[in-house]
Amino acid sequence: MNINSARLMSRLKEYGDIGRDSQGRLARIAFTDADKLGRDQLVTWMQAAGLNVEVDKIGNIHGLWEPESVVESRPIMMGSHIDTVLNAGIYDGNYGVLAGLEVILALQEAGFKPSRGIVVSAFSNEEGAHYAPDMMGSLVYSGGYSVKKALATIGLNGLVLGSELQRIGYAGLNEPGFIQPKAYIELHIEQGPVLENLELPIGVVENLQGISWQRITIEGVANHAGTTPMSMRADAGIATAQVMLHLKDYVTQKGNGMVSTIGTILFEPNIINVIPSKSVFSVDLRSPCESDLKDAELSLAQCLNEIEEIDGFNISVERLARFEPVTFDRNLVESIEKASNGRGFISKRMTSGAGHDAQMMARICPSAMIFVPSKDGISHNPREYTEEQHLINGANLLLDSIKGLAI
Ligand code: HGY
Ligand code: MN
Ligand code: MN
Repeated sequence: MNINSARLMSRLKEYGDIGRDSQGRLARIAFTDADKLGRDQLVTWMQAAGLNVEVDKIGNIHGLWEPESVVESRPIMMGSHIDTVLNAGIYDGNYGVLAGLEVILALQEAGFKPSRGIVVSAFSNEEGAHYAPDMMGSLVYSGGYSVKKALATIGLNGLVLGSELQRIGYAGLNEPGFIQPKAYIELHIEQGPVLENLELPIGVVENLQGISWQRITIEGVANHAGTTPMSMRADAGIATAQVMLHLKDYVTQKGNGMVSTIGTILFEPNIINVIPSKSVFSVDLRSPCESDLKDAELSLAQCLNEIEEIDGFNISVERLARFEPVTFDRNLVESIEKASNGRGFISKRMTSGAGHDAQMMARICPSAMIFVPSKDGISHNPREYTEEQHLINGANLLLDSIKGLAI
């Protein structure tokens, strides 16, 4: 039994054109009109497949297939996300959801009679691009974050998450967690260089690194760029540069897979001839080792303290997300590995550098992930690309894994 690869490929391409902005960038940022376009198309495809489509209170979309053959209570779930970063590639998240839908279609067309229901879900706001934390929809779904708190989140653009969800028509009625899956498998592009460098078709993800997101505000003093001697400045821009260099040196020296990123920064008043009075920036720290992550957070706090004390800045820190490293279900990992061997795909056990909805679903059921190679390891970039055969292999492996669990 195989998926219909032509259908999956054409849907992936079609979907990749939904939610592009005036500059042609894929921008299905969660809870925007572009996100709605993607949601609507997915619901249309789910309904055409005869699935029962349910939306929950944080806007997660669930397509349930529960034919008469179902005798077991807890369904098998596949899923990922359909929201994107700004100027995204077309595979991140979308591939896992569309391949999940394709798996259900292929099982239906092959006359497969599952003993368990099979669900494909698209979790809201996995990227956390405008509303932190990331993986929000699956975090709420798995009980790690309250619906109320999530709906009250104020986005980067000052909008309230709950009213945007209402506005786009996806404020569902189901309680998050209303489906308690027997198991959850997420198919995703690797978004890194490992599989391509090793020329392997499949990664079986056994763990996922810890994530720490913080928003840091450094307040200095605005002054004239031309008349103010360097010794008299409280330049929030220079202070930010000190933090950046501290993190680069610390993380490079620490090694052990740790990474740090300052992905957003805003200066005030942001005028060419005014010394910045304020800098607001994000720090994304990640490590597969919880104690290393804790040490890095401590080192950052000490660096900020020194800047505050010595140079007289006022510094505040807001916690945006904090997830410990997650280890996936050993039995599920082994069953995917076995299915991969069954297809003749050599696979490698991997750690995921990126966050995924599977790390949240692992809180409520045995969860695991399948990776396929990313060209040049590029992601969160329109150059993101995975060869067709790899995409088809991954979807067929998902098909076999799900079939094995739903027999
Ligand atoms: O942040 C992440 O790793 C994911 O792309 N949301
Ligand atoms: Mn993703
Ligand atoms: Mn992503």
